[in-house]
Amino acid sequence: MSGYFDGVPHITYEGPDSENPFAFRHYDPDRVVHGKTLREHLRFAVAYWHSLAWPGGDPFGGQTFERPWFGDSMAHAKAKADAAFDLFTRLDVPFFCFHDADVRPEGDSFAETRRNLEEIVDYLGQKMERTGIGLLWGTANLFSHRRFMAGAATNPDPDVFAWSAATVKSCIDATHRLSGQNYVLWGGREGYETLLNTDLGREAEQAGRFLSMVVEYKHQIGFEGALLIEPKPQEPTKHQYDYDVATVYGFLKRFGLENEVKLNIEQGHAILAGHSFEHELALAASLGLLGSIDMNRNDYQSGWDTDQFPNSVPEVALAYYEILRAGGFTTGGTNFDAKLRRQSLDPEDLVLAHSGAMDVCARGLIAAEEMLEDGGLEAARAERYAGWDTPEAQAMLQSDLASIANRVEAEGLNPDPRSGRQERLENYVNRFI
Ligand code: 3MF
Ligand code: MG
Repeated sequence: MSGYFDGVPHITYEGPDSENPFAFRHYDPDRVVHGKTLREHLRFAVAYWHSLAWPGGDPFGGQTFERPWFGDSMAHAKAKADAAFDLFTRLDVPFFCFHDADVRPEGDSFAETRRNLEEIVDYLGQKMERTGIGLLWGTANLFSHRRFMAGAATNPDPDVFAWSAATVKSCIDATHRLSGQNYVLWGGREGYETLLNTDLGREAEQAGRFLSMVVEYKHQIGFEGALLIEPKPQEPTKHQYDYDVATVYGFLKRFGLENEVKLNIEQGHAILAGHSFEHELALAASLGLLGSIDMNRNDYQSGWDTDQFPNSVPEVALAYYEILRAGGFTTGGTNFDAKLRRQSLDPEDLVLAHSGAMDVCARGLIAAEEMLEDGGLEAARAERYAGWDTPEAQAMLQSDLASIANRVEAEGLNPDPRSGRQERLENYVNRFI
């Protein structure tokens, strides 16, 4: 045990009337909602990088957090893992997520770095065995080290492509070793700073081959988790190739990978791309690509990826509505890709940030489930498209322009617009939130 969280109680469900700040008021993990417990519906995960690795810096100031596990030795890495599982158990979360760079120190060579990872993965595996806490997904950090400044798979230097491929192999091996439910690829440097030095066609072909190799390797080793791409439009790049759901779908279709890869969709990334979170979720679901989510919120005034903990029940309710409408998570879950504000220095801040967010998500999911159960939105949607359910309308979709034009004139068609009833539906949603 790390001792760092010793002063912070384990968070348990006490109900909506509780005034104990260290209690869940809505997240009763064992409450059954439409056949599954809230734990099974939400599948919460803590993000190692924001909660255990991040020192609190921002573009204008350095470290603010003083964690006893900060350091570059393997002993520090094991102390970090001890603290991580203390945090996970205090929150009673079923999962966590990590990058290689979050859990192990960099070695003097690739081989030493890989050995460091394997040693820490064994250490994490022992803790997972003891606690029953699972790995929602593993991933590779192909964006922090300066070697990746011009990209990983899309780098103009083939040696960086090779290093990146070797790194992803080691991270898939680690995820497989820990029975991860998914493996995620966020291409933080897969994009450009300027078109002036960029060959878009060449870089797309490199990215397509890289992802194809990842798919081939997954099958080769028998990794049964889902492969997930995490879209983001920019930051740190001026333009990131995996811009949004629609863009990634086009990329997957181009390389014949649309049945091999799904998506990890992040709230803040959807906003950065100019979409709502529920837009990206609904589109991914309609394309059969909905895998998992990074749950957080951005600051609507700052315009960049602030990765804050979610605190809006209406926002998360509409997101979970789309997820439940698509059948709910299978291998995916709710990863809190969210960090404290850099002034939130105390151990309890880290616990309370997560427990508050878990309560917000529980309230949102319950509201979404009740809305889905009531069926009002689905009934209104079905009614609005009912005209298309006739044999004639379906036949028209297989017809041709000239025949349709003849019919329009012959029947003197003159359709009357019908209300979309948006405000009525918005009022309906607010009955549940
Ligand atoms: C950046 C992110 C990343 C990804 C992570 C997993 C550091 O905005 O969201 O978090 O979630 O790299 O792919
Ligand atoms: Mg993310």
